Amino acid sequence: MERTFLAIKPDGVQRGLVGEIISRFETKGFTLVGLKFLNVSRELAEQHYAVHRQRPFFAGLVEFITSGPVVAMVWEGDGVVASARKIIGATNPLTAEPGTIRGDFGINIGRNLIHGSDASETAKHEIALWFREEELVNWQPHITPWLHE
Ligand code: DAT
Ligand code: MG
Repeated sequence: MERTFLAIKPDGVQRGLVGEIISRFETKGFTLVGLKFLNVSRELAEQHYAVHRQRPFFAGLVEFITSGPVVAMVWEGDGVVASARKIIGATNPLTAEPGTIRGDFGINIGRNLIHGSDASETAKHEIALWFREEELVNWQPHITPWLHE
């Protein structure tokens, strides 16, 4: 079963959107397997965004992600990586479609509320970076037969 890493960024937490954002993945039918609320260290932030190290916005991005608490999550389900990216919407909230999280709640690329892994391999790397294996819960929700044939 595929897994993805999602993180509600400090703006999502400060704006009181934690419940609203989690609801979108929960009601879609994906399964929560890991959840923690934490202040992100500079080291973790730099590792998480390592691919963007050379970009002009890197320093600001690290500053922002370490500026307040974050909700880090792992979600599971068939096709969850691509589906979560659709639910999240385009990187720039101004051009993200209405109905997506960024399209509904954001107006600025540097305050786009939530991170989602961009591929299954990236997800594996990010999950390992943010969670220890024993922090992930293997369980089978009772609604499974009502979600799958
Ligand atoms: P995404 O978060 O949609 O995967 P990304 O991986 O390209 O987007 O970039 C990571 C984050 O960096 C993004 O969520 C917001 C920030 N960012 C990206 N491009 C930016 C830009 N041109 N100016 C400011 N921040 C930017
Ligand atoms: Mg990305």
